[in-house]
Amino acid sequence: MTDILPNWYTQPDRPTAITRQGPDGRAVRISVIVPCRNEGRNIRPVLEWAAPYADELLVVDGHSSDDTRAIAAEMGATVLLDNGKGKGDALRVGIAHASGDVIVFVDADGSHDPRDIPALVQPIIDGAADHVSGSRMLGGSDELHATINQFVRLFGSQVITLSINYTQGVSLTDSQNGFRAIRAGLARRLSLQSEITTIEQEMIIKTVRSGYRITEVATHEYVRSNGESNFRVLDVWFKYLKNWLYFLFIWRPPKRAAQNISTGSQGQGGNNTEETVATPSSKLSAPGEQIPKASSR
Ligand SMILES: Nc1nc2c(ncn2[C@@H]2O[C@H](COP(=O)(O)OP(=O)(O)O)[C@@H](O)[C@H]2O)c(=O)[nH]1
Ligand SMILES: [Mg+2]
Repeated sequence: MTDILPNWYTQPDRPTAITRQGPDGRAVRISVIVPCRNEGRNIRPVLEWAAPYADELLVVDGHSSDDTRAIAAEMGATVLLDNGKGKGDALRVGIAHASGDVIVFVDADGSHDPRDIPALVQPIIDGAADHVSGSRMLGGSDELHATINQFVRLFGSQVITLSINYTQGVSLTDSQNGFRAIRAGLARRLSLQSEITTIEQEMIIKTVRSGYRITEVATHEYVRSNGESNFRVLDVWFKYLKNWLYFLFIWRPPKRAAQNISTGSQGQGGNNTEETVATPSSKLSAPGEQIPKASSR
């Protein structure tokens, strides 16, 4: 019997730069979308470190009353305004405006390390995935269960993740992370509806239920640099419950999602990379299978 080597032994190094060329040789453009509200104390280093990976840097502001928008403009980002409804609304505004082939979402509060962007986007560029979610369960988080609030969030998030796994035959570890990359054409095709942070689970559930390939890479979540989270469990738990049950059990993917369709990016730089539809067995690459876990930084 041949011995099996540990996963990490045969994994390629975690990418630190983006190879912006798909298997078909076409150039791939990256749009980085940063939702923010009153992040003037946090956004500068995030944009500074995300910019080198971005062909387009979009900051979607939630009508901040501080200098967030001025800083973003000074850092060279295109600044958009959301409709004042929440983070989900902001992401939808960003998606509608993005001209790249691959979209990356990065929070503005310093909780995501932009150096993880290459690991998130490369599987999509290489044609191995349509949607790549950062996983705090694989990469760790500074804020999982130090307080009751964090514990409740983690518990709710894990129940939702488990329910997705058991009903859809995948093996995700995190369904609520805001740090993710997705083909731009797929992001538009999912017709996202969430106004608040439920957009993260909506994106994942719709991706999986439509048969697209989702995978995870380890990303560490840091404590936000300054200020406080906008998330209040008591205010949003019912919206989470409704959104989760609706998209997991009632919503049906549109028929067209079951065919091979091109990304059809809007605006300039549209790349015609095919969005392949996964067979059930290839829906999810097991964590650590195609993608290396977080290497030491
Ligand atoms: N544009 C916009 N961004 C928001 C809104 N609410 C939160 N954000 C941003 O979304 C990201 C995550 O929000 P945060 O408050 O840190 O929530 P948490 O990470 O879930 O605890 C941060 O970059 C926020 O500034 C909003 O209503 N509009
Ligand atoms: Mg945060």
